[in-house]
Amino acid sequence: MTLKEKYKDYFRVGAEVNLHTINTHKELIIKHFDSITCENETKFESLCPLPDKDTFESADAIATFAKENGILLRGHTFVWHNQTPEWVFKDADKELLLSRMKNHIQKVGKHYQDSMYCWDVVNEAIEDKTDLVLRDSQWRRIIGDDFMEYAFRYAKETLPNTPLYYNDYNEMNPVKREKIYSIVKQMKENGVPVDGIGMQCHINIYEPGVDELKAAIERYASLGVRLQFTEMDVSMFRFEDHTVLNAPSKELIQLQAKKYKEYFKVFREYHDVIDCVTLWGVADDATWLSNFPVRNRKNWPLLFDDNHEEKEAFYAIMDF
Ligand code: HAH
Repeated sequence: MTLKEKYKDYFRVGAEVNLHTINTHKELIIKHFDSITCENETKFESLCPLPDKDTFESADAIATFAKENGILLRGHTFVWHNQTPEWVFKDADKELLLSRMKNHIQKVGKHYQDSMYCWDVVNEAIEDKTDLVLRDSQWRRIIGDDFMEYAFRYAKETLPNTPLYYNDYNEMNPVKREKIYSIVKQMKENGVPVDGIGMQCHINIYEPGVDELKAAIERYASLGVRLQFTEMDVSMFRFEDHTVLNAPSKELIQLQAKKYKEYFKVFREYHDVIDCVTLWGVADDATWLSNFPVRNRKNWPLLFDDNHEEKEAFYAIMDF
């Protein structure tokens, strides 16, 4: 049994891939997943590193891989404070930055209109360290608090039939949850075409618990938007824990399996509002968490191990 077969009546099961893993992890990707997201290849700096230079080759190769294997591709992401080249903000006033934003969304949106089935239009615009609601990014500083509204409107003009998402992390934290809720609510009230909320779901084996998960799903779904879990992984460490381990203990492996199972149980309960659950990677030998938040600290956050074998977490979400 494969992941996508197991969950076909509930939601798609996705994985983050990159130009390397579509070769090294090809078998697992084709076997288990029916949605993929590019790790970096569809970010602003990868596609348009210079004002007059487009580098679409890597993303094109992944789009071709997806098509050849009957897998859908998520778009990630148009407007973000990270991995956006400096030229975008250089000498820009509001008008100039809006025209660069629009141009990027139109160009990339059209190029991939038959390849991408949804887009994260804005990523991580909400502040989670201070009382501010919006992150103090260059997008916000130059355009104003309504910069997201422009992004969604430009995206809808270009891609009228593509579901458009607002995507963020720490999305189950009650304080941040309410900020995300109120911003998306305001946009909906202003007629801004936000179709969905992407919940990144970078969790760990200890937290958050399912009560926070359910509360977030219910709160966001009450806005009448679709939901996707867009970047799920289950770290073996709490965020602030910098311990280094050579291998995960049996206990950690079991806690992780339990966490995955609890979460997938809830995802199934709420499947009518959830369209896809994407894992941020395929197997433990290639995960961003082996470099974040601690550089070179090995982590084991996914469903398949370093040798691409099924882990306890995999069995846990397959056997109920
Ligand atoms: C995500 N940020 C990004 O959306 C994705 O594009 C990137 O490749 C990896 C993770 C998550 C994140 C976080 O969980 C905590 C602090 C900063 C960023």
